[in-house]
Amino acid sequence: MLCEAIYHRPKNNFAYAYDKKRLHIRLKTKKNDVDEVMLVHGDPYNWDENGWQFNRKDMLLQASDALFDYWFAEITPPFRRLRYGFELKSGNEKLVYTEKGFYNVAPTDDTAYYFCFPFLNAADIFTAPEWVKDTVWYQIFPERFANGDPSLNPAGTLPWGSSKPTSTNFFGGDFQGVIDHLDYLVDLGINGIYFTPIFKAHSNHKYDTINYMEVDPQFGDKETFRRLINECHNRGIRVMLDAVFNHSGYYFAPFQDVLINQEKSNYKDWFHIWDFPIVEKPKPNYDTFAYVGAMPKLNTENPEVKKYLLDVARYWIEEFDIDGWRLDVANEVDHAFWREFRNIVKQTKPDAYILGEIWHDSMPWLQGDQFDAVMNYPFTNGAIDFFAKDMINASSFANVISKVLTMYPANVNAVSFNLLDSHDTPRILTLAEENIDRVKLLYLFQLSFIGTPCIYYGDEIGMAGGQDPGCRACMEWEKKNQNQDLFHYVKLLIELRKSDSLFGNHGSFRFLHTDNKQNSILYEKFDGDRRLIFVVNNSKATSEISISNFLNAEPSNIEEWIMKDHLTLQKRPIKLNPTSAINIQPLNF
Ligand code: ARE
Repeated sequence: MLCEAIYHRPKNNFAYAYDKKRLHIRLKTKKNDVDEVMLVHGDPYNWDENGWQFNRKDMLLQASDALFDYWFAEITPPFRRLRYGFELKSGNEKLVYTEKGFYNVAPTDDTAYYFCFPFLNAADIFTAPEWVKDTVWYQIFPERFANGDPSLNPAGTLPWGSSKPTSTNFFGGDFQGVIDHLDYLVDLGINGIYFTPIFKAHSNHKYDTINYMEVDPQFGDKETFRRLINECHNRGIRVMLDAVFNHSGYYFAPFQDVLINQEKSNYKDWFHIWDFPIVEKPKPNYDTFAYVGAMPKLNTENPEVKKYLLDVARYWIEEFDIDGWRLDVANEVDHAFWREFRNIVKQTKPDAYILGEIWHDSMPWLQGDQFDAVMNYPFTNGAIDFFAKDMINASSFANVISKVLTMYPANVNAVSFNLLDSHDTPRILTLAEENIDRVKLLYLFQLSFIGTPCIYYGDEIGMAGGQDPGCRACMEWEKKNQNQDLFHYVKLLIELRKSDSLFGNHGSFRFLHTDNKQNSILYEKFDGDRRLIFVVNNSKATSEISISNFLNAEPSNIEEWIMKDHLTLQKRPIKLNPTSAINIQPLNF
């Protein structure tokens, strides 16, 4: 056994409270190195004359990535506290791994050898709002979704879709436009909208806030916004807004005050200004988002700034009943601020959703005291590299996705925000070199995976677009220019997600097989009663696969499960045609 590769650490994704009773324990070992792992576990205070009394439980090989295997066990400790270690077997070799190192037999003279989960306190459990699990999000970039009230058009507004999106042009998208098209969204089946910023700002993307307490006049007034929220809620759609709290915009009144009054400004400590007088060129002499002088970083450690931003957080929930906040550049703001933010938000609306924008491993923000989820870009990258770009093979894809899953606790994964693209990335159709079949496979995977999927406006009807600003074109409303086949495909997947909880977000996920020659993957969603098997051919060639080899059981109760013409059940072996949604055959055993 390669001991150096064996890893465990309590109170993170390796040992966490799943709910009020259950603990989840994971162990990492070198891939294919260990045959069997038993969890040695017991109550820390359970002693008799023979020493510490413990039990053993088989750990399940839950997932593997490129280098490691991940073992898993669920434990319900009767007194909600646990000491534990791991008994590993590899061929004839046997070792016990504890917090203090490796032993030949499990020590019984002192529990101090063992890892410690001191107590399962309810207050520490990561708890996200229940409704999020069953939400399918739709992301709207308000300037580009629909222009419903031309009287609000800012000066120089261009006719809808008349030219390519640039970083400075305007097309007049607004709240009324969204209201006018809510029934389109209901037809698609989504039940959550994430709006990129709507507060008064200078640019077309509105990430450079002027006033956090006002909606941007180009989108409408507060009454129209209230109507939008109500119309959404009446249709069962939740609404999440973008909170840009890392930085303000250049024209934010406090920053303007500092520009005018310099060192004498009452607001000079609202920002991180290095020295006076303030200069913007060649580089700003104050902290900013990236190097953008128009986005001065806010000092969230300053109690006045904190109070101001927390009031903002509360105001839009209390007054407009929004359902969630997406936090821009969340990883550059201090953790203490986010803890207070969470308290305020949850006090105001206990089931509000808090989504951090972090593109990397985000465990420090997902311990239950800060965010409910992060934008799951590691998922995005794996899915895009495999399905859209054909850059990685089937086993690499399984490795990436397994790594994503083991990066976080299961209750975190259940609400993670799984996006395929966004206003910050090229669109999926463009990434897939305009191949609609590849886009369909992306949607199949995204919508059958665990977590909550998000669709970027217009992707569902086949809009293309490169990196920002290319990905921010006006929504295509001309039916004849919309890809109706894709729309119906996405709609059917959403329907399936909603009508079958196992297809949706209520089962476990695992890969059963990957075939690098044929570039196909087999994965399943399962619970105690049923298994859904997905067979996906991500290649240009037809291939055959005998799925019973990978099921560990003879399939029984095969039910035909036909989804119009797109998904059909076939007898084994399954014939897999080249990449195309018509060839995706989820089987229901
Ligand atoms: C403009 C130009 C860009 C240019 C940029 C920097 O359009 O072409 O690259 O300026 O000078 C908003 C607007 C953008 C605008 C930007 C600055 O939407 O159009 O870009 O303001 O004016 C990192 C951050 C992440 C951030 C992305 C963009 O970690 O927080 O960069 N995303 C949010 C929003 C954006 C928004 C801002 C932040 C600013 O979602 O829309 O931009 O409020 C890697 C890294 C990530 C990195 C990511 C993307 O994977 O690991 O950390 O994200 O790439 O670059």
